[in-house]
Amino acid sequence: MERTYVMIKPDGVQRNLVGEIISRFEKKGFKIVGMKMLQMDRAMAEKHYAEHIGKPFFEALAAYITSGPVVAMVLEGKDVVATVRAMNGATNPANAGPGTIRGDFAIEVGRNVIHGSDSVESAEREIAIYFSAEELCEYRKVLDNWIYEESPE
Ligand code: D4T
Repeated sequence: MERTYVMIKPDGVQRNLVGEIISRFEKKGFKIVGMKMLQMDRAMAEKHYAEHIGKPFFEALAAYITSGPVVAMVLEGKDVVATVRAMNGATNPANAGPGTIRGDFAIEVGRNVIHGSDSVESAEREIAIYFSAEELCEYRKVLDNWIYEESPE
């Protein structure tokens, strides 16, 4: 079953959106298989956003993402990578549709509340930055048969 890395950014935590955001993913049917709160340091920011090092917005991005605690999650489910991206909305909240997390709760790209991996490969790389294998739980839920036609593997 596919997994993705999701992170409620410091503004999401400060603005009391943790419960609201987790609730959306839970209600959708995705399974939380890992979760913790942590504060990122500069080294973690450079690892996570390696592709953006040197870009004009990188310093502001690094300051923002290390400015307070984040909630890190691994979600599991069918097509979870693409579906979480759709639920998050466009990177720039100005382009994020209503009903998406960024569309409903954010205004500027530098305060866009949430992160979700952009591919299965990115998810694997990002999950490894934040979680050890022992921190991820494999388990079944009785509701699975009410969410999937076929029992998920
Ligand atoms: P994240 O990784 O935070 O979920 O964002 P996306 O995957 O949706 O988008 P991204 O990698 O292109 O951008 C990473 C991060 O940088 C901030 N950003 C981005 C910014 O402050 N200014 C910009 O011009 C861009 C492109 C927002 C998200």
